[in-house]
Amino acid sequence: KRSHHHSVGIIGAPFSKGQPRDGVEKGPDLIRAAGLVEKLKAQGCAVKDYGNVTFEEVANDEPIGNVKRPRAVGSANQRLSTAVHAVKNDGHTCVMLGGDHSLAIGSILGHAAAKKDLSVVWVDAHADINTPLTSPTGNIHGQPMSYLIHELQSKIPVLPNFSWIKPCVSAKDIVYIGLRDVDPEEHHILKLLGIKVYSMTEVDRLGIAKVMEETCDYIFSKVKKPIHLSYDIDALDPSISPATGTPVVGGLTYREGIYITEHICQTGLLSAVDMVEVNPKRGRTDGEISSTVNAAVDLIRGCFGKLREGNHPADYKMPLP
Ligand code: EXY
Ligand code: MN
Ligand code: MN
Ligand code: MN
Repeated sequence: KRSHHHSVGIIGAPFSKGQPRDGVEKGPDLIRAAGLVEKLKAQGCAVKDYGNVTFEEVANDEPIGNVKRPRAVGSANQRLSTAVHAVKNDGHTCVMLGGDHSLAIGSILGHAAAKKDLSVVWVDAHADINTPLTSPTGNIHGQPMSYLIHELQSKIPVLPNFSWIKPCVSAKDIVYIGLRDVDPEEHHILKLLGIKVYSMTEVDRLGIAKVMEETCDYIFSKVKKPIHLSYDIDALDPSISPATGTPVVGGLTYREGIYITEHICQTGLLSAVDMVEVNPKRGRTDGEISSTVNAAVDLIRGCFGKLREGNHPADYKMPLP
């Protein structure tokens, strides 16, 4: 496969209010401090860092039903969607560094505003498809997909600062990979909508190569839509990425995680990536934190052409004696 030139726009979203644990807002700056921009440039990417989105303080953000901090999450995602839309209009593949996974709402909506019809590949231990009414916790990071899927809209109640949100993806354009902690209500939704799921059971049965081949056959079966890859670091096994808010045993190996990015990259259709839920305060040692952050960096590098077989520039010339 020809190595081609990637133009990457990075947007940081230091936001944590889609879940209760602080520290996840440090994700963007930690991932940058691990050398993301320099490493992408070294592998031949053009990179523009748009910096971090700033979020407004929301006073009196009382729960609505059991949904926690709806106003802050709605407002943050509206700002993020505007920022992602701008990155896409500048012609880059957008990399959104979270922050918690509630940010997929703004990231996917901003992407969809620029590109219309998307397919979504959601790599996660969790399905994040609870509606506000099915959520066992009220944490919006367990709900983002429910706001985005056309087929679920009759099930979504009105929430403050959510009125700008209009669904933008069809159930048939979504593939999940890595699931292993799915609530009963979420499982019902996945089955009801016939959503394509490669849980860890399918990764075990088929192997990651077959999972990715089938994933691409599935999302490309009609028209080739731009891909939004939403990558939750908790999809990887906690032995690799322990510094995250909701770790679940039995996850993807480092190699399986990277394979997903290599395969999506070579489709040539990757249009936006989220890298979310890196939380240094959940790491018990510096080693746990650096292992998690470095995995996030390596996954992003895999999205933009880094191959484990090695790479070389198209115009490389051997040195002559
Ligand atoms: N399903 C649970 C809930 O809805 O609260 C746990 C969600 C965890 C979500 C993490 C980020 O992927
Ligand atoms: Mn998630
Ligand atoms: Mn998760
Ligand atoms: Mn393929």
